[in-house]
Order: sequence, then C-alpha cells, then structure tokens
Amino acid sequence: MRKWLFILLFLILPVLSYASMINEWWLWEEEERGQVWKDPYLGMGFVYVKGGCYEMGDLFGDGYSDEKLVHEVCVDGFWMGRYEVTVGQFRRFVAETGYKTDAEKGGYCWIWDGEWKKKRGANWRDPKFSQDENHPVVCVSWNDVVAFAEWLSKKSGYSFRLPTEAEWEYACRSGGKKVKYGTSTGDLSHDLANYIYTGNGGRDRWEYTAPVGSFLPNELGIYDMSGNVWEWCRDWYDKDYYRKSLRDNPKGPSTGSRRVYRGGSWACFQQFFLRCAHRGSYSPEFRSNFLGFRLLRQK
Ligand SMILES: [Ca+2]
Ligand SMILES: [Ca+2]
Repeated sequence: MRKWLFILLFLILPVLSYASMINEWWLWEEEERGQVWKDPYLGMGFVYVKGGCYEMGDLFGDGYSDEKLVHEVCVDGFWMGRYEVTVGQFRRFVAETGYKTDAEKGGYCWIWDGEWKKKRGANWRDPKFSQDENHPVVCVSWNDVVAFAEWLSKKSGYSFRLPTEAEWEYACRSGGKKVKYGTSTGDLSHDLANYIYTGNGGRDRWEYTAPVGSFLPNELGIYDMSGNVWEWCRDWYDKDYYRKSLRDNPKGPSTGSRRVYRGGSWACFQQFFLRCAHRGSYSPEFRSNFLGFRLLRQK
C-alpha cells in the first residue's frame, strides 16, 4: 500500500510543479505587459504608460483631413485605464451621489438600432439593449463622465481625468508605434475587437456591447481601445488643431463647442472608424448608447 502511495506521489508532484510554473508564467506575462495599479476605492485597474515622443495623426494616408497633418508629439508618462468604465463602477458613483445624467435630465439618449433615434426613456440604466455590471457604461455625456472622474478623485485621493487626444492615441498605438488599430496585433478582425455584428464574427459574438476585456489587449495591456464603445477624450475638437498643436503634452484648443471621442464601437459598420488616428466629436451634453469612456490617472 505504502509503495503505491510513493508511486502516486512520484507521478503527481511533477504535474503540480508544472502547473505552478504555468501559473507564475502568466503572472510574469501580465507584469511584462505593463505595471498594473488598482485605485483603492473602486478597484479600477490602470496600466503605466511610459512617456515618449511619436508621430501623431494618419500615418497610413487613409484618414479624414483632420488627422492628415502628421506631427511630432511628446507626452509625459501616465496611468491609463485598462478597461472602459463599467456599468457597475458608474452605478457606485450614482448610488453614492444621487447624480442625474444628462440623458436622465433631458429624458432621452441617442440610440442606434439600424437607424438613428433620439430614444425617450433611454439612459445608462436602460440603453435599449441588455448589459450586466461588467459591460461598459453608455448614454453618458462628456459632462457626466467628467463628474465621475472628479468624484473618484475626491474619494480615492488620486487625480483622475479623461485622457487627452494625444495620450489616447499614444496609448492606442501601444506607445506611439506605427499601428492602425489598438488591438493585440494592430490589425482588425472580429477575433480582435467588437464592432458591427455580422452573425458570423469569430470571437465577436456581440450584437451590442461586450463585457470589457473580452478580447486580447494591445501591447501595453490595455483593452478595447478599438471597438466596444467609443471613448470621450478631454479635448475640445478643432479640425485644424494639428496645424498649431504644441509638441509637449498638447491639451487641445482652449475653447470650442464639441469634445473629442475616439476608437469606434459595436455600432461601426466600417473598420475605418476603429483606427487609432480617427477623430470624432460631439457636444458635451451629447449621449449615445455606443459612447462611453475610460479614465487616466495622472502620475
Ligand atoms: Ca460585435
Ligand atoms: Ca473602446
């Protein structure tokens, strides 16, 4: 009997130690991709993005004119949200503050369901498709997401804000590399990101939003930069801004009427819109069921 026990141990031990090696390898992988920090209040993960200089704009020559003037930009290091902010995280904010979003105050949110609709009664709680707590929050205006960032900053003692366009594009392109999309390979397919539902889309089986982090991250360990939901940026939009942008830490024009959003979403018919360099803009009170955000923590 004892002999069998020894033989069994002899067989099992190597398997166990191999399993623990695999486990450690995964942890190591995670750290190699970037240092992850979690905010002490919501436990939201942030990846450290080392600062640097890069050529901002349409490096591939297939963008709109507002991204055509490729120009050098340098950004200081920052912590970028690993994921888009989720319904569950936004719910904590609303539960604690009683905050009313622009969609709730105005009584509608723009939705896409095959056509554009100003949908009465639609808001982040009910964007007219089903979401669980781990999906990215939508139907939030620029005003709403700035209020969220200010609340989290106050609660946690760290400084959170929306990324600037320059920071967002730098992070999407894995530290300013010459890649078109913010996916694990820099290419785009339904195995790599969530965009318009076609019914036979590989890993992308979502007609609307997917839980955050459903696809592999880009090289920095940041998820869903291309696709899932569009993401608000901090800057005012100016189609000619690239002609007059500062080189170091540009923050956009000092005034304007529309705020920038980036990255494409589940509702995009064209891959074009999921490119890191593409620039969209809406007024700060605009909200839609394909538009959300992620936060940045200043160093
Ligand atoms: Ca999809
Ligand atoms: Ca996104």
